[in-house]
Amino acid sequence: MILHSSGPSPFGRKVKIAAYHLGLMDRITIEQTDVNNPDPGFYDTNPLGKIPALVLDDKQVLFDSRVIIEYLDSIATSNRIFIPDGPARFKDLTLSALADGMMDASILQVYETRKRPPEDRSQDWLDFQAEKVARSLKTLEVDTPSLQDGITIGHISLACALGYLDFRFNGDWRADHPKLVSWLDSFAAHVPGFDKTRPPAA
Ligand SMILES: N[C@@H](CCC(=O)N[C@@H](CS)C(=O)NCC(=O)O)C(=O)O
Repeated sequence: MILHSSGPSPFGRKVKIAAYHLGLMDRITIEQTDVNNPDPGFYDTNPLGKIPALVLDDKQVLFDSRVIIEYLDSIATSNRIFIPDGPARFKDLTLSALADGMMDASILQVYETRKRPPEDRSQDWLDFQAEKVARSLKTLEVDTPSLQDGITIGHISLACALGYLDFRFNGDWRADHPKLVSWLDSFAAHVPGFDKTRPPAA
């Protein structure tokens, strides 16, 4: 399988951590893909121009990260990361959605400064996105997930969201969220794929 991704991509990191955890990384070749300047053929792979995208051995393409990870989970034989049913399943999927939303809001802030000339940037828009992240961190600091019953898709997504805040926003979130800081340390200790997928120095 070929995974279009890049070192800095938090959604790509989510897929890679899941693949390591599920014991599938040795079946995946990473194709470094720069979404700002992709090979022209990449738009045939994903018309949205987004990574991650996974090309299966029969050439079928899967995106986005949620779909790819659900596929990987379905072919894995151990360490499954989707809770099969019950209230815990939907709690965890909602945690995953919250973390994905934090990454979306963070990426939009990065793109606002990267894609627009300074005179066209909107501080209101940047604040609007930053507040989504701040509210989510506040909620998660109060209701911090437990890692005791095994690693889930929600945990992997949250670790990637926090890792992206470290990478692009100087880890400023850490000062006011000590429970989340120790949660992330504990996640990293339990999940070797987290260290293996650290983004390159910014
Ligand atoms: N919902 C998507 C989000 C993917 C995403 O936003 N990827 C970023 C890189 S981390 C990207 O490809 N951005 C390029 C663009 O928005 O055109 C997923 O879960 O895979």
